[in-house]
Amino acid sequence: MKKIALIFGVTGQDGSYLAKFLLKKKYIVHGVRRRSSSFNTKRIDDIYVDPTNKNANFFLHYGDLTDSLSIFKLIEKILPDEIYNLAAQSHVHVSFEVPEYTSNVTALGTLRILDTLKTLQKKKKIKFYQAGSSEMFGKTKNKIQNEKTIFYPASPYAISKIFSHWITKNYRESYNLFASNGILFNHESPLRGETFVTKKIVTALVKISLKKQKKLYLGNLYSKRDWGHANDYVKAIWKILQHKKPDDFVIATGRNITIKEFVNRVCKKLNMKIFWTGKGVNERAILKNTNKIIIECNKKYFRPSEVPSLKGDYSKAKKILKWKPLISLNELITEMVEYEKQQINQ
Ligand code: NAP
Ligand code: G4F
Repeated sequence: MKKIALIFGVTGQDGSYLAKFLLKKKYIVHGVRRRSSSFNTKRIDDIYVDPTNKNANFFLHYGDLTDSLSIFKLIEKILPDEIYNLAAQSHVHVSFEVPEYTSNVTALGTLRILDTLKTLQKKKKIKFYQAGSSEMFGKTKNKIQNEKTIFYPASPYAISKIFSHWITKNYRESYNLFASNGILFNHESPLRGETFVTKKIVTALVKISLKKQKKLYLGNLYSKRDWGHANDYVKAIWKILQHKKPDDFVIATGRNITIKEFVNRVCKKLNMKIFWTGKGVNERAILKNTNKIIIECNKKYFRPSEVPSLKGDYSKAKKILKWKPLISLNELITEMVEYEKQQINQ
C-alpha cells in the first residue's frame, strides 16, 4: 500500500521540494493551498496532474490554517499517514507589521491541526511534523545552538514558532501523538521567496551584472546565518517522521557567514569586482570598473529587533537520523545564480 502524505504549505519553497521528494518515494501526496487572487502554484505546476487521471498521485485542496473547519474536514477525509505542517506567515520582518495575523497562522494554525489529530486518533494514528525554526534561538548568547539551547525569540514570528514547538511537544506527551519538531536553520534554493535576503541578493546582482537593474538596497549586513539547501533539508524532515519515536531535531550545516560575505561570494561568482565603503546605514558597495554604487543600505530593511548570529549543531540528527547536509553554500550560490540567469534569458 502506498503511503499517504498531507502537506500544509505545499505551494512554498519547502512544500514544493518535499512534495517532489515524496512522489519519488511513491507516496500519494495531498497538498493544501490557499485561495489567492493570482496564481500561487508556480513552484508545483510541474507536478500537477488532472485529478480525474486514474494514475494521479498528487492532489491539491483549498484550505487555510486560520480555518479550523477546513483543516478538520480535510484531515478527516484524507486520513493520511503523515502530515507535514510547513505552512506559516514565514517572513520575520513582516511579522512585526502583522503580528496578530502571524500568531494566528504560525502559532494557532499548528494547534488547530494537532487538536484535529487528537480528535481523530481512534480512527487513525497520524504522524505529525512541525516546521520549527532557528529563529526561536533569537538573541541567544550560545555561539552554536542545539536541541538543549534555551530559546530567546526576537520577533512575533519566532514567538509563534515557539508556541508551535511547545504545543507539539505538549500534545505528544499529553495524548501520545506521534508529533515531532524540526528546528531548521535557514535553507535556500532557486525557489526561495523573492523577499528573503539570499534570493533578493542573487536576483538583483544577476540583473545588475546584465545591466537590467542599477541598485540593490539592503538592511543589516552583519547578521550571520547558517545557510543550507532546501533539497537537503526536506530529506531531514522526512527522516524525522520515519524515526521509530517522535522527537525534536536541529537541522543545520554548522557553518555561518554574514550577509556581506554572502554578497561578496555572489559577486565573485559573477566576476563582479566591488569594494565597500562607509559605515552603518551609509555603507555601500561600489563596482570597481565603473565606480558606480551598486549596493546601498536602507533603514526600511532593518528590523525593530535583530537576531545577530545563528549557527546550528546538527550532531543529534547526524547520529540518530544518519543525516548530514550534502550541498555546500558555494554550490547553492552557483545553482541560484544559474537559475536566475536562465529566468532572465527566457
Ligand atoms: P514559504 O516559502 O514562505 O512557504 C510558506 C507556505 O505556507 C506557502 O505555501 C504559503 O502559501 C503557506 N501559507 C501561508 N499562510 C497560510 C495560511 N494562512 N494557511 C495555509 N497556508 C499558508 O516558507 P518555506 O521557506 O517553504 O518554509 C516552510 C516552513 O518552514 C515555514 O513554516 C517556515 O516558517 C519554516 N522554516 C523555514 C526556514 C527556511 O529557511 N526556509 C527555516 C526554518 C523554518 P502561499 O504560497 O499561498 O503564500
Ligand atoms: O533572509 P531573511 O529574511 O531570513 P531570516 O530572517 O533569517 O528568516 C528565515 O530563516 C528562518 C530560519 O532561521 C526561518 F524560520 C524564516 O521563516 C525565514 O525563512 O534575513 C536574513 C538576515 C536577517 O538578519 C536580516 O536582517 O538578512 C538580514 N537582511 C539584510 N538585508 C535582510 C535584508 N533580510 C531581508 N529579508 N531583506 C533585506 O533586504
